[in-house]
Amino acid sequence: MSKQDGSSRQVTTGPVDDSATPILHVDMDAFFVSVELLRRPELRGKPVLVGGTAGRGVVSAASYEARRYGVNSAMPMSVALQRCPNAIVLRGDYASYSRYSKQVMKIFEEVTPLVEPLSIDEAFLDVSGARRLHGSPAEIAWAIRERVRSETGLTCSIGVAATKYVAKVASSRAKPDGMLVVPAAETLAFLHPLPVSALWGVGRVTEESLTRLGLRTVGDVAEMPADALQRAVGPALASRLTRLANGIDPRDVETARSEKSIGHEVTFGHDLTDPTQIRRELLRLSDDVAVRLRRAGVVGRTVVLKLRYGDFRTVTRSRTLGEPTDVARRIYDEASAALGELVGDGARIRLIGVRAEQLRPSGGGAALWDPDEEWRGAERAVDEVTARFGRGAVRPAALVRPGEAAARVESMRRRPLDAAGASRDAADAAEAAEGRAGVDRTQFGG
Ligand code: TTP
Ligand code: MG
Ligand code: MG
Repeated sequence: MSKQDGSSRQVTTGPVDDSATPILHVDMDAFFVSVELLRRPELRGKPVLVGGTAGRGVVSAASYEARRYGVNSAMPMSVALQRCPNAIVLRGDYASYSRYSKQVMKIFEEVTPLVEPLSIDEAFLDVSGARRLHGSPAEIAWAIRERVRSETGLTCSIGVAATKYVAKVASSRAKPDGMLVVPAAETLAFLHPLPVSALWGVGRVTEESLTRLGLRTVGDVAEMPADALQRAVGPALASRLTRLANGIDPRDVETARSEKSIGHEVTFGHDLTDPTQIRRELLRLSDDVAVRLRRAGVVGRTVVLKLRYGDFRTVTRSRTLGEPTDVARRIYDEASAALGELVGDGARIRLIGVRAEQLRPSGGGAALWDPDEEWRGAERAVDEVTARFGRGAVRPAALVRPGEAAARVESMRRRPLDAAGASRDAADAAEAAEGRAGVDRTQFGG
């Protein structure tokens, strides 16, 4: 599409309406070259290429300075050096690119578990559920750029939009080192002047077909009657292009399901045999998982129970819900049913794990009837008390031993309401006093 040398850069500088733009596309700037420049700062500002020099070597990455000479990724190195004879060519060091890639992906995952990596240097993020904790989408994008810069020394560009497609186009317009928010109401005004090559799925051949029809811009495609477009590029592509050109892109940010989960597990110092005690642990784990789901602004569709028996045999059972949830009570019910299927009387349990999978942003698909509504309300209220007084101040009733509850209420009453820190100490102490010695609790997933 437009020249990728930063000459048509478009960035957001002032306040904008980001209320309906939860999708971020983050892409590192001149990634391989930028990593090399961390070690060779004297090359900053110069035309630098990473790629193969032998025979048919191609350019992997080009600095923005080199791009002004018409050099781009995937171009034969021989052509690149004709266009830019002064270019400094470095051989790649894939291991270090991969390390930096992991480091930036980790930063994204600390904002939301809804991260879809697209390649080594870019990802989509859905921050719908992150607003309460991290701010608006534009604020989140700003913070991510700051963190990436301060923790890696690299720059990235971010597009913020209502859909994946528009976010991706926006990040490329913002390059290098910029952020572009496309308010939902301005989506068409942003898309329509772009050249047809900006449409996803339009390569050289399709571009030529569209040009023959007299279509130059995305706006031209949006206005083209469906049958004429279908004759030119076939029905499947035609309908996709029409939708994209009209700003319609219903694809969700997709995480790699198997590794995207939120879970907790606990290994006991002594095998558990008492069913009441086992269920109490299950409830506690379900509560931990639900709290983390709500904090991350996501709901899970599958609940997985993991058990390790005294003889180290390990089994898992997963149950898929009709509606995804972030409610401890629902997670506990499912885990508990799975437990019933697995465990007979007298089983010796060494480890219990509970995990939610198939995560997606909460509050998305507004069900007509929410079976968990009451529980959710109650548990959110607990989240708020927890935020003020610390974890342990309020727990599901079955977790609180008789006597302990009274002592805790008394200790909270004696403290002024604004002394959240002091109360947290008290709560932590109470938790420690629950006698959980010999227990190894771990978090996993995220
Ligand atoms: P890109 O994000 O496409 O490009 P970039 O990061 O170099 O520059 P930009 O600022 O425009 O995003 O690709 C990321 C890295 O992937 C790139 O630095 C090198 C590698 N890559 C190749 O090895 N071959 C290729 O053909 C392309 C396009 C990229
Ligand atoms: Mg890049
Ligand atoms: Mg990229």
